[in-house]
Amino acid sequence: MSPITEVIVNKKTNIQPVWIMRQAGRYLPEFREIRKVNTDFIKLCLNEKLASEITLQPLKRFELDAAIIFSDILMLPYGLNQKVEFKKNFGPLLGDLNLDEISKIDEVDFVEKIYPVYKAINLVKKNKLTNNKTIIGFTGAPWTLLVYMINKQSPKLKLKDDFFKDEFVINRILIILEKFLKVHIKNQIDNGAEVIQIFDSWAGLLSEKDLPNYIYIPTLSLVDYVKSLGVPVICFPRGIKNYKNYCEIVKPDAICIDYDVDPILIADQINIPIQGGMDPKILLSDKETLKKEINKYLNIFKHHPYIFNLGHGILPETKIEMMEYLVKTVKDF
Ligand code: 1CP
Repeated sequence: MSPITEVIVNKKTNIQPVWIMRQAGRYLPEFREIRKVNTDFIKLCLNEKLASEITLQPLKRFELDAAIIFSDILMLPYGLNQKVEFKKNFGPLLGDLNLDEISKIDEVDFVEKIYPVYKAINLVKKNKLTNNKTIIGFTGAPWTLLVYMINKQSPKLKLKDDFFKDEFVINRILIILEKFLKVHIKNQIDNGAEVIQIFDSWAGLLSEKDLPNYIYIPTLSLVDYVKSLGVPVICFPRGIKNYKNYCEIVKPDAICIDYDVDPILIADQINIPIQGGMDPKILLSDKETLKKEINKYLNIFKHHPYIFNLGHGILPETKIEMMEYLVKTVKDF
């Protein structure tokens, strides 16, 4: 069993595996090289050879315990025929949402449209660099995908005032998302994903009263589905106020925490395996500060099944040297 599965499934506390959210990405010069000549990001995600190569890039440099497949949560609306583009210095830009169009799509069309994503997982699985590593597949949570599909761009700090104005449309989309997220998860697992992480990057935009409808109920359905396939599931409800409630209701196999939460409180309140927490900005400081902060997290979770990771994705301006030092510090602990 790979170290990450040991921690999640067997609740091992004597090992601290490490992987980093967005480890395959913009802070790597070899990624930027590929990206420079592949200006269409969606096309890049649909190039199975390059997508698998990018997935493996961080594993060639650092002693990481997981490969997270190079893809994007927005491949889902793309697979549903909503237009998705990534604009330089702006981020994702989605086309108008046509409910009739989306309702017509069947499973075969969807899988066909994003098939190379699954083939890339298969290539990663076959590569010897991933021996004894965990291959992590992922999806966006229904709520976070709904945010992008309706807002059509990053919500940054807040939702538009009229976000919830058309409840019928929102409920229809949630039903469609539930169906196709399950298809997407199943195909990733069939092609070699050994753990699924569900990214709810915009969970923090909702107020308490809206959590059951938009987060708890739809995410629980996905979590139950992943479990029914015999695969562990990690949830990352970034920005949520009450992680304890979330864990008790959604019941993921492991919880990934963001950098705004107090790790001491979390270690005290939560029994399931924990992942992440450290602020990615620490990697922009110096080695001494970095080491201190890493050791802080490792000490707090010393008697807890814990996977080292950050509290959000690694920043593009991070120096390779700092990432190297991070992995070494975790391994030496
Ligand atoms: O190593 C990896 O993690 C690579 C695979 C990966 C993953 C897991 C990418 C590649 N994206 C994601 C998840 C993802 N995508 C999330 C959830 C995690 C998070 O909160 O960071 C989200 C919200 C997205 C949407 C998205 N895609 C954004 C964020 C926009 C916003 O609202 O602020 C961006 C910038 C992208 C593009 C993207 N996806 C991945 C990369 C390497 C890039 C950058 C592409 C580039 O400009 O070169």
